[in-house]
Amino acid sequence: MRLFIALDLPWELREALLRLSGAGIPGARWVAAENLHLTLRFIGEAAGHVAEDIDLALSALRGRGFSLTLAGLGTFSKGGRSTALWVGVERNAALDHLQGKIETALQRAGLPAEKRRFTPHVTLARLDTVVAEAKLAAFVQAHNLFRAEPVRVEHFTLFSSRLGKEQSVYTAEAEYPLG
Ligand code: 2AM
Repeated sequence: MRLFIALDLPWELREALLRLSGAGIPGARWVAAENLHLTLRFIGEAAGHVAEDIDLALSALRGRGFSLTLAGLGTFSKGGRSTALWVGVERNAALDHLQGKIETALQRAGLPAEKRRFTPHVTLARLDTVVAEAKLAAFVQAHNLFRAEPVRVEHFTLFSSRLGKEQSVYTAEAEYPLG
C-alpha cells in the first residue's frame, strides 16, 4: 500500500483553511476538508511486512506534544509552472525535531533516506496546467497575512492513500501519541 506519515488537523483548523479555500483561481483543485493534513514523511508503496516494520519503529518513537501555528501562503512550482498552493507553518523547532526522529526511525526500519529537505506545509489546492497564474499570484498576495490560531499536536498518524474518483482517499492506519 501507499503510505505517508502526517499530522491530521483539528476540525477548527480545517474550517479556518476551508474559509480560505474554494474560489477565485480557475484551474485549482481544492483539497476537501477531510484530506487536509501536514505531511511529515512520504513513504510511497510499501509491502505488508515493511509496513509492519514501519509501525513497530514508529510505536517505539518517544516524542512530545507541541503547539503548531499555520501561517502564510506559498506555492510549489515545477518546470516554470505552479503545481500546488499551500499554507505554511510558523518556525517550529519541536515539529522539526519530530520530523527528524521519524526520519531516523524509518531509516532504522530499513527505508532509504529522504533526500528532499523538509518543507512543512498544508496543501490547499493542486494546480492544473491551465491554472490562471495571475489570479494565483493575486490570491497569495491577498491572503499572505493569514495566520491560524495555534493548535496542540498530541499525536501523529500513519496514513494509507488510494486513488478515489475525485481525489485520493486517505485512511488512518495507526496513530502514535506524543507524551
Ligand atoms: P503534498 O501535500 O505536498 O502534495 C500524500 O500524497 C501526501 O504525501 C501529500 O501530502 C503529498 O504532499 C505527499 N507526497 C506525495 N508524493 C510525494 C513525493 N513523491 N514526495 C514527497 N511527498 C509526497
